[in-house]
Amino acid sequence: MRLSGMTIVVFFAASVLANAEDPGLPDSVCFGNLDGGPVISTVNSILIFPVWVKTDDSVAFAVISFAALSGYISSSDYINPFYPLNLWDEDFLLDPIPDYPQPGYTTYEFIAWANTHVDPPFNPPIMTNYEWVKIAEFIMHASADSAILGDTIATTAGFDPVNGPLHFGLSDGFTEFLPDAVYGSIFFAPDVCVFLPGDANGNGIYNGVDATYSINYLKGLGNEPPCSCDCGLFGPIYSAADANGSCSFNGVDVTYSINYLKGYGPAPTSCAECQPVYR
Ligand SMILES: [Ca+2]
Ligand SMILES: [Ca+2]
Ligand SMILES: [Ca+2]
Repeated sequence: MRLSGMTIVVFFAASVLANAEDPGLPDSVCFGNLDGGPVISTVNSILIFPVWVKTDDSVAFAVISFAALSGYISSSDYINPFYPLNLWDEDFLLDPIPDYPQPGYTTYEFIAWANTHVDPPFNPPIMTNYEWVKIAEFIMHASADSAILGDTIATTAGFDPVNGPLHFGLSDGFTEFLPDAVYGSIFFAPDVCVFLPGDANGNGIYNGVDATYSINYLKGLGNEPPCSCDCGLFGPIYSAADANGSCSFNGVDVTYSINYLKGYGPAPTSCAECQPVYR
């Protein structure tokens, strides 16, 4: 969901901006891979950028923002929230803000509220017992400009002129603070195959929509799967749609996928000749 800047101003007018100290141990947010290695992308492909949180507090409100060089990311499409964010009342992916926090960078940001009701039951806060927990992914799209291939870019702190920097609010409704930010990097690899097994429509999320997409294509009614990788001896195949990893795509993959989604069969996998690089 997207909100206009005006709507956000209204929401924030009702919130308490205390900017207190982070209680207890320092909270942190990591953008990218926890091991410090780059997130791998390639030209004109989906780019799944994870967000991890480590906290000893009860985080019930979050503004999560980072920035990257504008020439490398063509769009930020949506947020894929994990527990507990997927149970929160609101999560808004805001429009990217070009030339923030500095010229040439764009801030990407989402805002989430655990609870917008006055009365219980409240939605679960983020509590990670001071372990790193992946709470969401930014689903973005890499630039179509082949000049980016081979480059590695660092992500950095985002800043929004309306919402400010990355910050958290606690369940007490009063305490807001700035967690530490750990920023990662993205490598735009030449000649790699970037996909999520089973994600036939290539939107970065695997679910029942992908089975429907595959059926429509196989019946000649829908678009072809966007992910076509060169799988060695097998040549180019629709590698994300090849859910059973047999190195070809047909109706068997749809059955395989539906069985998994119903809880009967194994998860989608990939052809041994073209393993995806980011999962
Ligand atoms: Ca803390
Ligand atoms: Ca999909
Ligand atoms: Ca197959």
